Amino acid sequence: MSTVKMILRWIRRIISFRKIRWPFIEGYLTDIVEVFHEARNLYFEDVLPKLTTKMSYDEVDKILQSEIPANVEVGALLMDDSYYIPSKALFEAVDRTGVQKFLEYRKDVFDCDDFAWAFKAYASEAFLLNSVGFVVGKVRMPNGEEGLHAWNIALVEEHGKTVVYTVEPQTDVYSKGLFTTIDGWEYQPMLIIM
Ligand SMILES: [Ca+2]
Repeated sequence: MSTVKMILRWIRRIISFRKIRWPFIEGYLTDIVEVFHEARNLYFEDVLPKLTTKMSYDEVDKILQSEIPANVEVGALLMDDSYYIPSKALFEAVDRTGVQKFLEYRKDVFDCDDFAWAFKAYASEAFLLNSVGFVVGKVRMPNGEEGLHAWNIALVEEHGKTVVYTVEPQTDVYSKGLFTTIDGWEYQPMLIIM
């Protein structure tokens, strides 16, 4: 456990032990969060177009389809008319601060699918980036066993080209391609929602 997490845990323990209430802060919390969001949105609405490449639905669909091997069927459910593609460096910054990194695995209630939804939502919510996708599919583990799994993909600009990265939000490792291997696990998408 990181030091930050440990300190936060102790603060939580002290608060619950002493039943401390902060009515003043609680009353203004919504306002504080709203101001923060408003400032951030103003910044990103101005800065984002300069930091990203805008792609149409058709262009994104074409890139995804080009990554799908012949005779394999993958559903690609694209929800937007256009997508904002960040540089690899910007994507790495989004990933580094991602909300999923501060959450712990909990069976069913916060497992693979929840990590993947959280990171997808975080990219949109915190950076106005809609080019992170939620993926559900199969993984083949190093021992040959197969299981259903959920993870993310990200479209990024790399050397002047838009490429797909597979992202494992639970371990924060990513690998180029839609069908790819991370830590010996073979990722086989069945449905992409982006
Ligand atoms: Ca779940």
